Amino acid sequence: MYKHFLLSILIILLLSVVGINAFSLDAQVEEIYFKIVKGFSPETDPNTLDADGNSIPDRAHARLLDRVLRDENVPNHEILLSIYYFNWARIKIDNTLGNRCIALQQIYGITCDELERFCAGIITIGEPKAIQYFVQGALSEFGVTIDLKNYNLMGGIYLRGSGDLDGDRITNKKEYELAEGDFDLFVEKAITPEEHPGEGEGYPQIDENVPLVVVPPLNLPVNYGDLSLKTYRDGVYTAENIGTEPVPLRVWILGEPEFHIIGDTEYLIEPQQKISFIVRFQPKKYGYYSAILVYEIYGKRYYSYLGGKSSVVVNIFSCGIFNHNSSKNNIYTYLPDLLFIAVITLVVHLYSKSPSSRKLHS
Ligand SMILES: [Ca+2]
Ligand SMILES: [Ca+2]
Repeated sequence: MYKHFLLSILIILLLSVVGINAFSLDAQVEEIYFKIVKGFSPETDPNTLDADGNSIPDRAHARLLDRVLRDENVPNHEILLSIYYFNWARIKIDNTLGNRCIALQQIYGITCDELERFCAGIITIGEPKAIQYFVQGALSEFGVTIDLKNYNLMGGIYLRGSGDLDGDRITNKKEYELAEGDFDLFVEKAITPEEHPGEGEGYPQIDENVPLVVVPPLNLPVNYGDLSLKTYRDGVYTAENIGTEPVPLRVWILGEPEFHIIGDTEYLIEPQQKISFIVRFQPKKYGYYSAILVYEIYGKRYYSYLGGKSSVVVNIFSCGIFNHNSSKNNIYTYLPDLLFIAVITLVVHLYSKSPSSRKLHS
């Protein structure tokens, strides 16, 4: 039987090499999702359930996947269909339920074929929490062991909440928000690039060769805002590995000491793991401050620009408690123009310096 499935993988690979379209597929993931919720958790509303916490109801997400696999006009249809076929073939190998498939069908009304198609869907969407919860959690309780190294998780770049299927720099999560709860409208928005995306939030993957998603996204200046002296504000930064291999990461700050990292600066991020650290801004004098947060992965560096300000005006009006406790989540705003120029000046300044100044940090 295994030979058969290996053969099917080979066929898919061959088809993609010679440039012949893979067959579109009606995977019916939404329908299966509905059955699974009804079967395992009948008290749950399938229309609002968001088990993976990505702010997109799981049913809407399943509908999107069905459309992607079925409709050859959807952006990235071919690659996602190949990934789905690959994962589907693999789950068929890993599914060791055998005779228990009959019990599954009798008790819950779900066939093993449906279970496999659903699993392939979850893994292809690539939302880490869903994979943990369903594939590694629920399935392992049935005695089915999945080694994610054998699967292709790269569909997540396009399909997960923080991914961008149509490449218009509006994440799928944001597309859902813009659709205001209308599932069909969400699907249309997620597959139709906006010509003038006014609310684009940047492409969150650090590099197409590095399966790391960092938030806030790189290359967008992060504004710590106005602070009074002797207070500080913390910004939370996360890096999540959406690939299948551990990724080494080192972070440090270039620039003014008013910005510093709290937490570890070296990590080995396991697949599906998310790490976080804090960059604290603590001004010592009045004025503008800027710095660069550097991410180093496999010897390559990526940058996030930070800015903040300490002023007399804010000292009068701001509340000390607010500044001490900081608003951790709301600093991802764009810098005002003046500050932005200051940041760029700093960048140019740092890179026109002799390499010895950079060695200090490497
Ligand atoms: Ca969800
Ligand atoms: Ca988009």
